[in-house]
Amino acid sequence: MGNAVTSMKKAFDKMFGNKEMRVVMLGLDAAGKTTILYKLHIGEVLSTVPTLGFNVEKVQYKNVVFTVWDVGGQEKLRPLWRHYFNNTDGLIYVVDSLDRDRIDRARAEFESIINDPFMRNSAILVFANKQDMRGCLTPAEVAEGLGMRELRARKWHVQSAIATRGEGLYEGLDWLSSTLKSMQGRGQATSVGTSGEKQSKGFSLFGVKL
Ligand SMILES: Nc1nc2c(ncn2[C@@H]2O[C@H](COP(=O)(O)OP(=O)(O)O)[C@@H](O)[C@H]2O)c(=O)[nH]1
Ligand SMILES: [Mg+2]
Repeated sequence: MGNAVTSMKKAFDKMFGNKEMRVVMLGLDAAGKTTILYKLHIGEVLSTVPTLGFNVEKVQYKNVVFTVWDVGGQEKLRPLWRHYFNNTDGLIYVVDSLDRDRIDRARAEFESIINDPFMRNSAILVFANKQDMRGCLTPAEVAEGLGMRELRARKWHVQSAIATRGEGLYEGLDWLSSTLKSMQGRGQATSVGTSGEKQSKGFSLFGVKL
């Protein structure tokens, strides 16, 4: 266990370097986000329910901050998410590939997220999760279901994953980190923010520390 954790951390060091990065991981409830967060073994997952009323999980590994929550809940919460979108370099969208009934819902949420002005430059990694389940959508069908082929001028990738076994997670993050690195290497912005500063040091909204 110790060694596995050490090698994952080494992989992270290599993948993300030492530039500050913000990654937001979203998806409908039960898609597998919390499972992924724990399987990455990158640190203590802090879970908070701000007075804003939605549960936010956060984990920081050195320069990389992951923020995670469920989308598709109450409509009135949606404007509050935007405070977490600020300065996001990478969006990870997790899909339960077995949940054929909600793929349209997943798409509607996905579209509204990626079309947010704060997300305009973010690279998009989709985990087509639960690939161990018989009858699930293939990664290509998930891409189709989310309408990804229509995405122009965006960096995106769909990664097959089985979060419970940790399969596909590092492959996906490897794509994300190398894509962000090469975008930044070309001088391309990977995030949009209201201030030049990243907010890993903390951010408050209505007096609530997020
Ligand atoms: N079969 C299978 N179940 C999974 C997989 N990933 C997550 N789950 C299960 O799906 C359920 C919801 O996962 P969770 O991580 O809580 O989803 P979240 O709501 O997106 O955070 C849990 O029972 C997980 O064990 C997977 O790859 N395969
Ligand atoms: Mg969860």
